[in-house]
Amino acid sequence: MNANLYALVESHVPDGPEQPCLLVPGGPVVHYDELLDESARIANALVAAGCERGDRVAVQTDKHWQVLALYLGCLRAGLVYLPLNVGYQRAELAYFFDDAKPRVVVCRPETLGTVATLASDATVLTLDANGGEIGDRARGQPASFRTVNSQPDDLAAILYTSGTTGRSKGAMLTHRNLASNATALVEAWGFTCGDVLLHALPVYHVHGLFVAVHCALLSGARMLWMPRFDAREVVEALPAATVMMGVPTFYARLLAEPSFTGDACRGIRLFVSGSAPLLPETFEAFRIRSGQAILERYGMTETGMIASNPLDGERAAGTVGLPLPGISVRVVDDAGTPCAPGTIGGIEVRGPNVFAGYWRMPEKTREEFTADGWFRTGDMGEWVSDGAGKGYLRLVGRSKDMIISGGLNVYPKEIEERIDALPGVAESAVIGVADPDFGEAVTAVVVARPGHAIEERTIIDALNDEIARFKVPKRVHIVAELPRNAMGKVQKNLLRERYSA
Ligand code: MLC
Ligand code: AMP
Repeated sequence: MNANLYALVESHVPDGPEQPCLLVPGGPVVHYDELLDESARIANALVAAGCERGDRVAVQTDKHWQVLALYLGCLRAGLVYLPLNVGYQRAELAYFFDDAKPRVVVCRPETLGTVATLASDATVLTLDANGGEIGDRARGQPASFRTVNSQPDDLAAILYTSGTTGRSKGAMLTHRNLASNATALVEAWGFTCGDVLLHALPVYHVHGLFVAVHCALLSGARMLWMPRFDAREVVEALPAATVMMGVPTFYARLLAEPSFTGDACRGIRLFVSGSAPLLPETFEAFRIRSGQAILERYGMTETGMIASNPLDGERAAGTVGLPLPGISVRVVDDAGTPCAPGTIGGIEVRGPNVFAGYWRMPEKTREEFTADGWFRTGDMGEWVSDGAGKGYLRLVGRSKDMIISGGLNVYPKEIEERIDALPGVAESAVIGVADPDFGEAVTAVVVARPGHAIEERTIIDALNDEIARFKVPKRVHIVAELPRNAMGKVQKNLLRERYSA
């Protein structure tokens, strides 16, 4: 049997392949057969451009429907899909291209010049609403392509995740990882070909690309393909949908939108939240407003989805439910001994969903696995010992110094290094401060060099030019010194307390 994920997708195409797949508001309806034909043409075009099995195809584009054909085309041709957040700027892109050495880079027309300079060894092609250069090349190609016969452990994608050291790591995901997780989710969340998924997530992260898209494709469902999350537009589109997936910020913004009512949710059977903690207050306010209990689930780039509240049965606020079928989760103390329910420990995961390692970082990969093969997530949690959701997993924090803003991870180290390199800065500490919209807001606390005056605006402007906007601190506090403990370590907990107030 061919383990290529595309073969699995193909086997689930609904009867009568002219079924709609993507409904683009104000744009075209893309049917399953059009999507698959375009993926074949793109696969042919990539091979014609010199791509060979295992080559990386890096993609930084807006959310045009053709990007989904590009993703499927890469799978078909045995290429490794490498999606990049559109917010990434020069320095970030230079690192990814240098590390992953893509054969082809697909980008927005407006960044063609920059990308072509940064990825000088790659073929660089644009993708836009009309298809762009990749679309032009595909146009001359046949609409059939013999899908490469893949092994379960062959790479399907690399997704970069930031690291505690400030250096991003490429998580290598195999066809088995993606296929097993997608199959588990379709089952767990009861997806059918009657579903219409409101898709407003970006398609360069696990949540929008794998969780959402795979659930739809593996059940022959339709997607309302929204270019981005806009609360008002989402409220208008909701009545036509049966399922919506989002990060907690989506739900907070829907609650802040006056036109959002229970009536708008009349067709919805399931709201899913993940990527960041859903506050119990948001869960409750949403339940009152919409009549729907949001289903919260837990996952990460390296593992796909790990645990989920149930479709049928109690959805307990503040928990992420039970491990998905086929996935083992344990909560362990520092010695690696499993914790009793109600005792907090590190969360470890094992199963067909767990990634193959970090791209060209064998040492880093080894560090993240235990001797008996469990992946250390870096999240802290406990098994709920009684009351609502007894036996469910509850996340209580992270052992890694990481901020999640609007569902996007930011590693303080990377930002601190950039701030420290600015003129007049002696040192800095970057923390996450509770924020009603983003969950946590990136916040910097900065000490100037003696004799130098620095300003919040100067630092923000400098960073805006260098890194993706979501990583740039929303606030910068200039202080005389940073609080330190006896070991000389900056006491970020004190800073968090001070600036949350
Ligand atoms: C955008 N900005 C953000 C931001 N997104 N700042 C902090 N955090 C974010 N997440 C910047 C913008 O560039 C802009 O900067 C300013 O903040 C205000 O922008 P906005 O218009 O309010 O933002 P918007 O474009 O609406 O985006 C917010 C968002 C988006 C929440 C809709 O970030 C989003 O779609 N997030 C989902 C991310 C996601 O898919 N995560 C899943 C990862 S996978 P300026 O300076 O230009 O004004 C994963 C695994 C798992 O975690 O379990 O799922
Ligand atoms: P990423 O590396 O972008 O895939 O982000 C993964 C991280 O997001 C996890 O390690 C968790 O810390 C966090 N995360 C995902 N889902 C949830 C959730 N439901 N609640 C709290 N944190 C979550």
